[in-house]
Amino acid sequence: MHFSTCTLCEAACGVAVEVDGNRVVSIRGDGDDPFSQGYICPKAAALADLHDDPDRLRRPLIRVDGSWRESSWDDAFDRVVHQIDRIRKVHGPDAVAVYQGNPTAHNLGLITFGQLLLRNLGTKNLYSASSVDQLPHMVAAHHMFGDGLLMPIPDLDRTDFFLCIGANPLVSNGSIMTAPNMRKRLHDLRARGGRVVVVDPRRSETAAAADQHLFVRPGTDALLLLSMIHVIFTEHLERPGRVGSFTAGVDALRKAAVEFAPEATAPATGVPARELRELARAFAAAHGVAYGRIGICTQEFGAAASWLLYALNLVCGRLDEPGGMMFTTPAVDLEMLAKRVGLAVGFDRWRSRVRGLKEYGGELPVAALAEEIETPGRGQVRALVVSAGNPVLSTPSGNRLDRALPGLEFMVAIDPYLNETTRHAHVILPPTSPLERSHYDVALNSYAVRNVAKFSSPVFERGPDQRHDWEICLELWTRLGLPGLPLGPLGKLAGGLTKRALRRLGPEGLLDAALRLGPYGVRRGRSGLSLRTLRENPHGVDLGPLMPRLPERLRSNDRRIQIAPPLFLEDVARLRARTSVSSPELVLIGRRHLHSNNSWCHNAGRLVKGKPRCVLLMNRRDADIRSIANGDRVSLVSRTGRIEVPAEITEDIMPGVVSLPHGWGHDRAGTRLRVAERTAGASVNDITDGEAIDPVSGNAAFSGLPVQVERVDC
Ligand SMILES: Nc1nc2c(c(=O)[nH]1)N[C@H]1C(S)=C(S)[C@@H](COP(=O)(O)OP(=O)(O)OC[C@H]3O[C@@H](n4cnc5c(=O)[nH]c(N)nc54)[C@H](O)[C@@H]3O)O[C@H]1N2
Ligand SMILES: Nc1nc2c(c(=O)[nH]1)N[C@H]1C(S)=C(S)[C@@H](COP(=O)(O)OP(=O)(O)OC[C@H]3O[C@@H](n4cnc5c(=O)[nH]c(N)nc54)[C@H](O)[C@@H]3O)O[C@H]1N2
Ligand code: SF4
Ligand SMILES: [Mo]
Repeated sequence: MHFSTCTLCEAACGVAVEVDGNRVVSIRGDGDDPFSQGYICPKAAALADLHDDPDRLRRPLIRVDGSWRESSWDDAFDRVVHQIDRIRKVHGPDAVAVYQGNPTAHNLGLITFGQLLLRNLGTKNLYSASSVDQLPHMVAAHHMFGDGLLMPIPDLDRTDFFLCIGANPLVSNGSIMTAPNMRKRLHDLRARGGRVVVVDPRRSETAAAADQHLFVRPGTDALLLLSMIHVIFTEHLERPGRVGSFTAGVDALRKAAVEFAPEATAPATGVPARELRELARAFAAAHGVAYGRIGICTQEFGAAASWLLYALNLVCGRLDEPGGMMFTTPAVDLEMLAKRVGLAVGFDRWRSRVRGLKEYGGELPVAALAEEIETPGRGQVRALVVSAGNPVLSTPSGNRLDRALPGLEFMVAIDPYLNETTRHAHVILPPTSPLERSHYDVALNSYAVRNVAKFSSPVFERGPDQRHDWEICLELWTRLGLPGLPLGPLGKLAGGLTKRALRRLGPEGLLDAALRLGPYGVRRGRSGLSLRTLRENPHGVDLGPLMPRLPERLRSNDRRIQIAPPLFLEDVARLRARTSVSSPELVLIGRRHLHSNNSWCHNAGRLVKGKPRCVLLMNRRDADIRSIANGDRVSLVSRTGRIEVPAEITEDIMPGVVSLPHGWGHDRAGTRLRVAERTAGASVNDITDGEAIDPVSGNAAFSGLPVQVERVDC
């Protein structure tokens, strides 16, 4: 029996894997994992399917004259290095763009050696899935707490009021809130007398299990939150408490909220003023927490909503308090390490060439990628390195990117599949599967509802002709002769590390050093965490509940929280204007399904069997007006595209709103996903709009996209 961790979503469940030789016999929940306590969801079993998948690439692929052939690693590396080097020399480093996808966050090798390669390409055209995801949270945390990594999370197990806005943790299993077994945690919350309230344009699975659900018009959460803050100030319910003593800007926030009474925002949000007033009072009276995720991020007011969410918690005394929004004390403290080595994270230090979108943390919003490839001139993107991402299916106007990629001089993908994006590459470098590599959740442990640490050894040793992600990245970094990280005082030391030394260290050596330097580390003979102690505890170790961390953990120069940063106050004018905009007849939102994982697990047979899932949810009223019956095929048309999908009629979605999941559309020519292509569905990002962004953060605004829906007569 091997004990490991599921890397598919943020819950990071412990798994017990039974093997027979090179074959997985079973994958079960690890009952001895102190955090997940035996819980897994149906996706865990897919780890075996992914490992065994005959479509998963085991050797590099090279595209020559339009057809793919397998190659040696050496030949594949040579080609990549030759082309990237040439393009950098002729056109400069910005001509090589990088896109990093979501699985990066679940992969120790990519978090360490991946960044060594990809960030040291020195390009301003650095993109990632962050800007179709949590970027608004990061921009809010950056301006309020001094660092984008300081995103507070709900202290779920001790709260007595969970206000959940634009998240569906019963299906997603939680995000920026690592908490395995959400169903049990929410059940326990209610069993101890607590309340769960969900604000969502759809009566989601989480809403159905909650005490109360409020429908909200997509994209209007910032108005709703500002109205709650208005009620709290006008009814003198604010009590920022201890944290208030080092918070600046409360008066500015109070002033900003004056004109946003619930009565003023109700026509836009669709939430009756009386209900919102009651909600604000109940929240202020409880020891609760307000939490928001994808639904409040991927919309036109993503940054404003994230800011107001944190601000609401703060004015109610729920920031940095047990049962409220708290900061973790992770064993590997990325933010502390970054500071120690002198890595400065900035905002708006440069802008994208074509549209002038702002940089954050060295990255530009991915909504700009297609135009940066298409638009000629100095600084045009001519090559692309995609690592663990599928932007053709996952970024707005994915169809435009799909058309732009063939225009590149060179593209390389570090990815185990020949999919909708990687089919445009010239070289694909496939890494080992999650069961073949060691694992530690550097990123997710930083956002877990308990402080935990767990290291897993590989279940299977990799074959001699396979490469881990980190080995691929280290090899390319060496062959390209790239510099080391800008490591400040530690720079000299690291700069002196040869490839051989780095190879010997590997991600595990770096992890060991980070654990020792971390808050629980081995120090001066005192026992503490190191890689060795984690190896001795293969189920993981519990490091206790979240602890108050402020003001010490703040990274702002004056060690104060800015509750009303100027960047956000400036956005209030746009919020004011939004109160008088009439809503389009129909707008689109997304959703997730327990058996899916963004775009890339649809080749696992057991996860796609059953009813089709790429189905448009539509309210009966909207369906009747258009003579659409359950199961009818409908066209979904936006400013940028048209797709066809079946419709499902339901009362569980707000009138005027339709919902379609992302990550489908596996019928494009030239992929090698034999299972996925049989349940292809359509890609919602063929109709989302790269021009629709939250202007403050640059994040994609998927929610609230105006669409037309019509029955398609076959
Ligand atoms: N319309 C709409 N679009 C969305 C969203 C939405 O809600 N609505 N959600 C957005 C969100 S939150 C996210 S995070 C993004 C995800 O966007 P992406 O990260 O671009 O897409 P994924 O579907 O996660 O694709 C992951 C890719 O990584 C590969 N991969 C898997 N494991 C590994 C590994 O260990 N190493 C390497 N090298 N590759 C690996 C897979 O084969 C796949 O090609 O999608 C976003 N897109
Ligand atoms: N099974 C499964 N789990 C996953 C993933 C997956 O693809 N499948 N993806 C993982 C990833 S990458 C992420 S980032 C997380 C995301 O985790 P969550 O944020 O929990 O994601 P969703 O399930 O998409 O929930 C978003 C909710 O927001 C609602 N919503 C949409 N627009 C709005 C709006 O304007 N306002 C409000 N208030 N609500 C709105 C939607 O109806 C939906 O119920 O999930 C992770 N977990
Ligand atoms: S909840 Fe997430 S981490 Fe847990 S088993 Fe399911 S996919 Fe894996
Ligand atoms: Mo995500």
